[in-house]
Amino acid sequence: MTVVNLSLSEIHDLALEAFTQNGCDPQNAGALTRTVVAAERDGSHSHGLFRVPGYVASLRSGKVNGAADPQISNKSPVIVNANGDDGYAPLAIERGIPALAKAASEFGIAVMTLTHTHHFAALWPEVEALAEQNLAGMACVSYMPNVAPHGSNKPLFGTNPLAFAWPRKNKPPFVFDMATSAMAGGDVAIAARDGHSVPLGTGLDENGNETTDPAAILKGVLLPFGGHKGSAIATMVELLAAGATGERFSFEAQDADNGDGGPPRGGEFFLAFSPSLLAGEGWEDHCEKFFDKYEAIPGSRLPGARRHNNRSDTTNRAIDAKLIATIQELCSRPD
Ligand code: NDP
Ligand code: PYC
Repeated sequence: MTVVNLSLSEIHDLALEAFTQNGCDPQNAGALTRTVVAAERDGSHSHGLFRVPGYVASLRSGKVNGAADPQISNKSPVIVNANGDDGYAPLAIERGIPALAKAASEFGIAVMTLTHTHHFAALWPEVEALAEQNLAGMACVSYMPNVAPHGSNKPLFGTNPLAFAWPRKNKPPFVFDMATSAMAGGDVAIAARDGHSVPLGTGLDENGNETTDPAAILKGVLLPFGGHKGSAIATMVELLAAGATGERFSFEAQDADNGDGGPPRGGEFFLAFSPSLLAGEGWEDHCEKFFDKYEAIPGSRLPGARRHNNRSDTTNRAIDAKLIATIQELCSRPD
């Protein structure tokens, strides 16, 4: 693969131009660009510039509203709804998080349902934003079926990521953010693009046979991580992201989708709570004892540590030259 080294500022300008030239207003383009730049900065390669062609496809097809004006309301003092006006998720999340954080800080715990949005990004930015308010945060989102329930070869779940953040004293938060499939769909697509194989157990080909060929898995089906346990967690994500928000299950999202290659309409579920109100004084020092024990174990590292290390690297990022050319082409609007 030929790469071009781009600064974060060049990545910002490229993404912003692609979104602006394809129907996003400044607020939506700005929020989307922030998720792309954050992903490239932290090394979340499958959810940065790689996603721009998909974002643009759904703007061009008219499926996603590039001028969405998300509205935030309270269903109760501890239930916030962010209605995304059929736009991409980042602007609705940016507008909803302050209301969710306020409710959780005041009452100890609160939930936010995100509806009428299209989610195509990593989830860690939203839970990290809660940890910045000294709250623990959890978020999950469904997609379109490409993951089979344990024991089967028929897709029902999306890759259904689940993210969790825990605030720490004078340190970056503890954060995990993981697809509930054995591998995120984006990483399987990148492996296929780059001609790499994937571990056995990632997915099945269209005949239901195990394979290490990512292209065969993209025609077949992904498997949940961890067998029956991951399958149960993927089911929970469907129930939280669709059942609890009133939005679409992955299978319903696919039925309603226009197949333009971008993300379907769906929901996201957020839970935020205050460790300070729940556990009381001394909670941070108590948790640091646990993290100290964890990090003292040879061979271990905390989830999120790789990204936070990448974040302090100010050098240019190596980006696939073909991807850059594709995005540059998308910056010229079709007639
Ligand atoms: P990974 O498997 O790369 O990582 C999952 C988590 O495990 C991360 O928090 C990671 O931390 C941590 N981790 C990885 N390796 C280790 C290790 N050796 N020791 C300790 N912790 C480790 O993520 P996925 O491929 O499952 O997901 C990638 C992204 O795809 C996520 O951001 C997810 O939100 C996104 N996604 C989005 C979807 C959507 O519908 N919007 C659908 C599916 C996925 P670290 O990052 O520091 O390595
Ligand atoms: O990587 O599986 C994935 C994914 C789906 C939607 C956004 N990312």
